[in-house]
Amino acid sequence: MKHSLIPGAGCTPRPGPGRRGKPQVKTAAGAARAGFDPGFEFMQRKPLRELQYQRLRDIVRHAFEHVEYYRHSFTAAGISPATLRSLDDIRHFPLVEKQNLRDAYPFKMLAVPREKVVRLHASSGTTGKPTVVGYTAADIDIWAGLMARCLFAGGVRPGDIVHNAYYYGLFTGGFGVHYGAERLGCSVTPISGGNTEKQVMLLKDFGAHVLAATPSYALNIAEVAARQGVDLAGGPLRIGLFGGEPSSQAMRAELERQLGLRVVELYGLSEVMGPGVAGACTEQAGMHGWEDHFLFEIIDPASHEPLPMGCTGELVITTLTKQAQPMIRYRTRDITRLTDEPCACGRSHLRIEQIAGRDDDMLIIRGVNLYPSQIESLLVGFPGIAPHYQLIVTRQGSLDGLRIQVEAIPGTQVDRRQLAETIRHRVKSMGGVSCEVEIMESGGVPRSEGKAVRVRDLRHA
Ligand code: DLL
Repeated sequence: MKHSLIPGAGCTPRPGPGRRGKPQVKTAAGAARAGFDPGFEFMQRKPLRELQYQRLRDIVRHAFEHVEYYRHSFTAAGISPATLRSLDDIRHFPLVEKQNLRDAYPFKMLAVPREKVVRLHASSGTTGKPTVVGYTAADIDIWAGLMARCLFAGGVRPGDIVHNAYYYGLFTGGFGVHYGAERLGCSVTPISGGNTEKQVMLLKDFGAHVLAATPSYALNIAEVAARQGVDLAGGPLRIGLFGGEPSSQAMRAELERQLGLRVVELYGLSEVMGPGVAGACTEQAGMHGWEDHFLFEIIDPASHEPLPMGCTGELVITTLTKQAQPMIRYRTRDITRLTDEPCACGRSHLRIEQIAGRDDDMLIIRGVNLYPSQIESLLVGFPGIAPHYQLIVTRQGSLDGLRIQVEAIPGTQVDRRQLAETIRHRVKSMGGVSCEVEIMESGGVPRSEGKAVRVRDLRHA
C-alpha cells in the first residue's frame, strides 16, 4: 500500500473545529428562522442523507446516460448506476481527475445538448488547455441560491453593499459572488480585480459593508489604503468574504486587524460549481458544505481509500444536482478534514475545516513535506516583518534549496542579518527544513490582484 505524503494525514479522528462566541440561535425554530434557505439548511441529518441518496441515484444515472466518459469509466470499473444501493456505495465509483476534464476539452463532459448551456466558465490552466465548465439556467439558479446562503450564513444581510473584487470572467469568483449577492438583495459593486487605488476610493466613498476578494488581494487593498491615508478599519466595512486560495489563521487575523472586519471564509472550485460549495457561518468554525447539493468524501490521496469522518486527507466532491456537467467523485487535491458535529449556528450541514493546501502545492524539500501556509503562519505577525512573502525553490546539484523572500516593515530599523537568521532558525525548528532568508525592500515581493503566487519553483526552469 502506498503511504500518504500529507503532513498530519491520518485516521485518528480529532474533535471538530472549536466554536467561537455564543450560539446565535438556541432552538430549532430559531435556527430555522435564521437561515436564507432554512428548509434545507437546518434539516435533520437523517432526512438530509436520504435526500442525498435520492439525488445521487438520479445524477449518477444522468451522467451515465448522457456522458460517454462516465459510461466508459463505469463500465471499465465493472459498475453501473444499479451498483448504488446506499450512499456508501459511492466508494466503488472511479475518481475523476482534472486531466480527465482536460481530455474532454471543450464540451465532451456535457450531459445536456450544448444549446441548453447558458454559461461557460473555465479554470486557468497555466499550461495547455483549460478545463471548461458549463451551466444550464437551472444550474445558475442553484448556484446563486447557494452563494446567497453562504453570504447570509456569514452575516451579510439584504441591503448591504458588497464590494466584489473577485475577477469577473472565465474565473468563477466574480460572477458567483455577484449573482449570490444580488439574490440576497444586496447592492453589488462589480469592480473585479485590479486598479487598487480605485478600489480603495470606492470602498470608502460607497461605504461598503462587505469586501469580497482573495485574502492576498485584500491585503494588497489594505496596504494601498494605508499608503493613501484612508482608514477603512474605521468605516462601515464589517465582513471580509475571503476565499479562492489558502490563508493561515495568522493572515486572517492580520486582515481583520488592518481592515476592521470579520473574515468569513468561502470555498469552491470551478470544476464543481465555483464559489459557494461551502461557506463559513458567523461561528467561524469551519465552512458548511451544502450537502443537499454536494456529497463530500475524504480519501487517502495515495491509496484512494475513503477515510472516516474527522480524518485528514483529500476532499472529493460529487455534485448532486448539476445538470449541465455532473461531477461524480471529483478529486479536488485540497487537503482538509470534515466534521458533522453539530454547529452552534444550528445548521446541520457538515463543516470543511481550514484547507491546509493542495497536495500538488505541497513542497517536498530534501524529503521534508511543507505547505506554503505553514510558512505563512510563521511569517505573518513576525516582529519587524511585513505580511508579504514568496518562496523560491531551487536545485543545486541533486539538492533542493528553499529561499524565503520577505519584506521588512517600512520605516523600521532592524538588523537584517539578525532578523534573517532568526527566521531561518524558526523555519528549521518548525519543519526541519534549512532555508535561506532574504529581507527585501518594501514592494520587493510581488503583490497579488487575484490568487497570489506564493511559490516559484525554479527546479525545472
Ligand atoms: O477559486 C472558486 C472560488 C472563488 C472560491 C472565490 C472562493 C472564492 P478555482 O479557480 O477553480 O475556483 O480554484 C479552486 O482554489 O481547489 C482550492 O485549492 C482553492 N480554494 C478555493 N477556496 C479556498 C479556500 C475558485 N477558502 C481551488 N481556502 C480549490 C483554501 C481555496 N483554498
